[in-house]
Formats: sequence, C-alpha cells, structure tokens
Amino acid sequence: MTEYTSILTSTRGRVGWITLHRPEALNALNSTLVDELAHAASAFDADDAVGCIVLTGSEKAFAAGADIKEMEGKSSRDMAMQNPFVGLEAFSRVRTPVVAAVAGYALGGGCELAMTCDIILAADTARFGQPEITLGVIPGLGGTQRLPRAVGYYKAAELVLTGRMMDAAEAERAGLVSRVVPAADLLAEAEKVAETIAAKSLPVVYAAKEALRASLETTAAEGLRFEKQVFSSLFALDDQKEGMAAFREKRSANFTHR
Ligand code: CO8
Repeated sequence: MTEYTSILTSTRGRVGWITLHRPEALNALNSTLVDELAHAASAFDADDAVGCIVLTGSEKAFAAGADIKEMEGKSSRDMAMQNPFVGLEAFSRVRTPVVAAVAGYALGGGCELAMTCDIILAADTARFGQPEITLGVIPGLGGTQRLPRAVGYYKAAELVLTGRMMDAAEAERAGLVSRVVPAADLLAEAEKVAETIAAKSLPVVYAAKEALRASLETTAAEGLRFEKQVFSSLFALDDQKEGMAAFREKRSANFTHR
C-alpha cells in the first residue's frame, strides 16, 4: 500500500475510497495532495476489483480550494511551466465513476474538483462557491465551464462574478448536486450509490461514463452518433447476454467485472 501524507485511501468491497486529509488547511489542494489524489485514483482505475470510487473530505470541508499560500508568490511563468493542474486533469479523466461526498466547504478548486466527479452527493452542511474573484483571479479548473453547464449560465455567472457561496439546498435546486442528505448519513449514502454502480458490468459502466462525458465535450449530433455506436458495440459483450438472460429468467445478473 502506498504511503500518502495528504489523503487516506481504503477499499471496501468493490468501492475505492479517497479521503482528502489536510485538516490544518481545510483540505486546500496543494501540490502534494493533488499528486497523491491523481496517483490513488489512477491506481484504483487500473484495478478491476474497484468498480466505483468515492471521494470525500472532512465534516468541515470537502476542500476549501487550491492552496492560496502555495500559489500566492508564483509568477505567471511558474504557473505555465509547473502546470499545477496536471494531476487534477488526470483525476478528471479516470474511467471509473467517481462519487463526490461533500460536507462543509467546497470552494474554488474544491467545487471544481467535485465537478470533475460523476455524481455529487451533499450533506446538508455543504457550501459551494467559486470565490476566486475575491482573490484577484478567476476559476482555473473548470469553474467557468463546468458550472454553467451544471447550473446554467446566469446562476454560474452570479456565483463566479460575486464569489457568493450557495448552501446545499440551493445547490440541489440548481442541479449541481444529485441529492442532499443529513450530514450523519453522507458516507453511508455515498457507499450505497457506489456499491450499486460497482455491482454492474465494469466495461459497460466505463462505456456509460464515456458516453455521458461526450455530452459535455461534443455537439449533440456527434454525441448521439457516439452513443449509438457504443450501444451497438456492447452487444459483443457476454455481460449484455447475461444481463438480458437474467431479466428473462427473473433473477439478478451475474456480471463478470472484466
Ligand atoms: N488555501 C490555504 N489555506 C487555507 C485555505 C486555502 N484555500 N482555506 C483555508 N485555509 C487555512 C486557513 O488559512 C487556516 O489556516 P491557519 O489556521 O494556519 O490560518 C485554516 O485553513 C482554517 O481556515 P479558517 O481559519 O479561515 O477557517 P474559517 O472557518 O474561519 O473559514 C473559509 C473557512 C470560509 C473556507 C475560509 O478558510 C476561506 O475563505 N478559505 C479560502 C477559500 C477560497 O478562497 N478558495 C479559493 C482558492 S483559489 C482556487 O481554488 C483556484 C483554483 C484553481 C485550480 C487549482 C489547481 C491546483
């Protein structure tokens, strides 16, 4: 097992867990944390025994953004040459679905990190926002792109231009989070969702995520063509035969996960 300093990892059943763990800085994303996050996620992604990843933080903070103290003195050249985003970009490209379980602050890069995941479950304590404008910068990891797609241009513009935070109920109404649960139930609910996904056929889950991602990256016409091709190709898998036979025989499907 790799030793990490800023995250905790574990596996329960077919679910891989990553917990952001910099309590002294509300899980601010410094370069060590980002490298570890990318490493842990790609290790889970390469492991057939993991069918879903849960990403969470602490009760007080999912992540309060990029580490301002680490960024403050950097030059534009440093930012371009060091590319502090590279680990988060790698994280956003894992094939395995990721459930973000958000309690407390998800601000700036923390909100953006949640938006790289596939499902966002929020505790009733969660608060989301893009406060970068207050620091004299703008979001740098998708806040100006993924947030408008999630909540619509006008709400995203208000959040990005003012830095205002929204609470969990507002985030749910806006379509950013799929469900709000009592804080005490957050991890159990995330585990249930992740176990449900991890019980499905892994190659089919990868295909579903890839087709969903196409909806964010291509035109509707291209996305529909892609979906049709992927749908047809799945009929080459044993798991399609097994899933449909199980329906006919009125039993649960026994997928191969490979
Ligand atoms: N960076 C570094 N340290 C932080 C951060 C942060 N983002 N957030 C909190 N901390 C530290 C505080 O400095 C404090 O440390 P110390 O005790 O040593 O002073 C400790 O965490 C606890 O924080 P507070 O005392 O401030 O806790 P409060 O409960 O009073 O306030 C808040 C909580 C409201 C969340 C407050 O901490 C805050 O406003 N934090 C900053 C939020 C923010 O502006 N985030 C955006 C950062 S910029 C960004 O994310 C750009 C993303 C671009 C992509 C990134 C690629 C790597």
